[in-house]
Amino acid sequence: MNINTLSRVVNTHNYPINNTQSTNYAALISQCRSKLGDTGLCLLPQFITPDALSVIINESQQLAPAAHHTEHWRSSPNGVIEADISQLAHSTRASIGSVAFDQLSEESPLRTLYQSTEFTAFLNDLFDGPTLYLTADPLVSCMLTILQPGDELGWHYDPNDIVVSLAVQQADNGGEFEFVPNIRAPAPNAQHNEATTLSGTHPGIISKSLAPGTLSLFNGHRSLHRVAPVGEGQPRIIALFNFSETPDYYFSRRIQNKFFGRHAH
Ligand SMILES: O=C(O)CCC(=O)C(=O)O
Repeated sequence: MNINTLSRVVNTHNYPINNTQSTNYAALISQCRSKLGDTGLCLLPQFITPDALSVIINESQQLAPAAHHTEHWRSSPNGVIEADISQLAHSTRASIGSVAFDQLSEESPLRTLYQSTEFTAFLNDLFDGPTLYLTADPLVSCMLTILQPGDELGWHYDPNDIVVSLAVQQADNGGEFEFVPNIRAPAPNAQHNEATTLSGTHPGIISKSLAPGTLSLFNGHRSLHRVAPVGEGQPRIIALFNFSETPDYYFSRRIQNKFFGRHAH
């Protein structure tokens, strides 16, 4: 199926991102901003039309075996990355497979969505802060993340405050998205919050299993978060949409190599 118009990809009846002057659009923005303000997370179920979702799932399943696998450790949730720290008490592990933007077909609905001006404008209406632009990066712009059995994305904060992703496939076991809203705080509260989160004893841990087709908007800079280890069965797949604060941005070769084992500029 050739899906190349936004209204065939996005469920514009529920999410009228192509009609920014409508009262429904204003209501959508207001609801999303309020959810983001309350917990740092806004979930938009059935954001993608059933036809487009089925194309996205098929393409992702076909590409999954071609994912580049990487494993690395962060020495603390604040994200310092070192190679030899896997034995430290507060290290967290990231073990993931990644499929690059240039591996998606030209007709992929993910491309249509990522490259639509309406989608970027929608995100800019939701998030405070600098204007977001599409990146020009041929690998990182819009990528698939595949977590096979044994994979996980350990507890971390993000350097930037905006994570935009689409749930494509749930794992049969594990793979929940877990976070503690807005716990980044001045020391010593931060250390306390981080230690209790890593040990699983923080009372505020929220755990979500996201249905395919759900768009997830998340403030990852202030909320410690992870993807729980994936167990046996089918992998967990998401599409990750990356934006930048300047137009025509390319990620560094270091980032490209880290996720894809190759660079493209
Ligand atoms: O895979 C996910 O659902 C979350 C991804 C994430 O935590 C990140 O990109 O920082």
